[in-house]
Amino acid sequence: MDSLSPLQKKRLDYKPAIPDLLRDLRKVHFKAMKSSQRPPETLKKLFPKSFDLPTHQLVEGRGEERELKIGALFSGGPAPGGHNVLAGMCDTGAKVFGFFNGPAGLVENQGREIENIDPYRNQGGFDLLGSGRTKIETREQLAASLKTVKERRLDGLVVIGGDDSNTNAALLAEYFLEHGSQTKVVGVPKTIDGDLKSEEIEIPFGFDSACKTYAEIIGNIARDAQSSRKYYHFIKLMGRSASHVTLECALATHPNLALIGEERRGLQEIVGEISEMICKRYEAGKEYGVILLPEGLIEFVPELHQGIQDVPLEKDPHGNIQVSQIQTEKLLVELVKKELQKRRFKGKLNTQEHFLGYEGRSCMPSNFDANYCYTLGRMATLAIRDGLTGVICSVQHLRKSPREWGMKALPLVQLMDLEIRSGKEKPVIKKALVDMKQKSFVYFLRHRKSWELDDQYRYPGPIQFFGDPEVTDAAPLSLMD
Ligand code: FBP
Repeated sequence: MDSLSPLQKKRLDYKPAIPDLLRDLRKVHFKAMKSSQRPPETLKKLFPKSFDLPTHQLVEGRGEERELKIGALFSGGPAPGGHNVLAGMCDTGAKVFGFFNGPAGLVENQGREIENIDPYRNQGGFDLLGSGRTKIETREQLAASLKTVKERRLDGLVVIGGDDSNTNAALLAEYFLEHGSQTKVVGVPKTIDGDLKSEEIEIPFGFDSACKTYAEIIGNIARDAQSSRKYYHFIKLMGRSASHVTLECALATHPNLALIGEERRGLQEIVGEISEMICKRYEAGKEYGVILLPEGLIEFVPELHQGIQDVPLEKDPHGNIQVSQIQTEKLLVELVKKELQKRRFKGKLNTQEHFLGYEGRSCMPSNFDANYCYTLGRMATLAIRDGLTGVICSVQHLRKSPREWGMKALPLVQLMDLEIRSGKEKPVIKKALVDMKQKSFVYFLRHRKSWELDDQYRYPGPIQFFGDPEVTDAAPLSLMD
C-alpha cells in the first residue's frame, strides 16, 4: 500500500489562490502609511526603537529583486496551514532555514535548511520543524538568538505564532534593532483559538480549519443525539480564555445551548439555564440535546475562577493557565444533576462528555487556510525584502475572493499592552475576546433561543476540497459583515 493516502496525494497538487497583487513580486512594494492606532505610552520605555514604526501597505510599484536568506519557526500549538506559510516563502525563491521546536531552536541554533517543501504542501500539522512554547525574555536568550541569526547570516526571521509567540517576535525585533542587527523580524498570525485579532487582523490562520473539523464532529453528535434520543452531550471546545471557537461552531451547528464565557454569567445562572432547558425539553418529549462550552469558561465565572486561583494549576511558560486540562464539562454535569434533583425532575439525564481540541489543530487546512497561509508566507518574505521589522502580516477582506485581498504590515507594538502574568507586569499582545457588539455574536444572540427547544441542528459535514466553491472555499462564519 502507498504510504500516502489518495487525499494526501491529491492535496499536494492544490495550487493556493493568491491576491492579484502577489503574482509578480517585482511589481509590488510595501509603502508606509499613517497608522490608525498608537501603542500605549507605557510601552515607549520598553520598545524605544520600535515604538514609532509606521504601518505599511502593499501597493503596486517597483519591487527590489534580491536574494534572501530567511529563518522561520513555528511557535505554540499547531494550526492547520503552517506548512503553506513555509511554501509561500520558499516559492519566492528565498532560501528558508527552519528552526526546530519553536523559539528554543532559535536560542539553541538548531534547525535545517528547507530544501524540499513539496511533500508538505497543503498538509496539516507543524511536523516539518516541530513547535514549542519557550518564552524569550532573558538577556541571555535574546543574545543567543542574535548570535544564531548572525551566524546563519539571516536577512530575516519569520515567527509563525499566536499572541505570546508574536510577543517574542516584538522583543526580538527590538533587541536586534538595539544591537544594530540587519536581521528583520516579521510575525505571522496563527492560532486555532481565533484570539489574535485586531481592527486590522480579521482572524488568525488555523481557526477556520479547526472550527470546521469541530463543527463536523458536533453535527455528527447532534445527529446521533436526535437518532438515539437518550443522551445530553456536553461538548467542551478549545480556545483558551476566548470563546471564538465555541461561537463559530455554534453558528455552524445550532446546538441547543452554547455558553460564551465573555457574557460573564454567574455559575448559578448557568446551571439554572441548562437545567431549565432540560426540563422544558423533557416536557416536549425530548431527553437529549447538545450543549457547547468553551474551555475558557472557567476564567469568566467568578465562583469557578476563584476555585482555579486556589488550586496550584500548572501554567505554560507565558503564564497562561492550562485550561485544556480542567474538566469543566464534568463539573457542570455534576452541578446540573444536583440542580435537577432539587427541582424534582421526573425525567432521566444521561450524559456524554466530550472535549474537542487536539482533533482540529493539525487537520489538512481548508482551502481558506491553505490560500491564506500561502499568502502570508509570500507577504512575510516581501516585508523582509522591503526592510520591515517588528511587524505582523495582516490580510484584509478575507470574506472576499483571495484575488481581492489587501495586505498590510502592522507594527507589533501597536497590538501590545502591559499585563500581569505569573505575578509580574509584562509586555504582551492582548488576547482578543469575543466582543458583545460583533456581528456574529449579535446574530447568535438573536437566534439562540430558537435553537433550545426546536432541533434546528445544522450538519456541516467534513471539510471539502473538491467541488462547488460555495462548499470548498467558504470563509469562517464569524467574519460575517
Ligand atoms: P496557541 O495559542 O499556541 O495557538 O494555543 C492553542 C491551544 O490549542 C489552546 O487552544 C489550548 O488551550 C492550548 O493550545 C493547549 O496547549 P498544549 O498544546 O500545550 O496542550
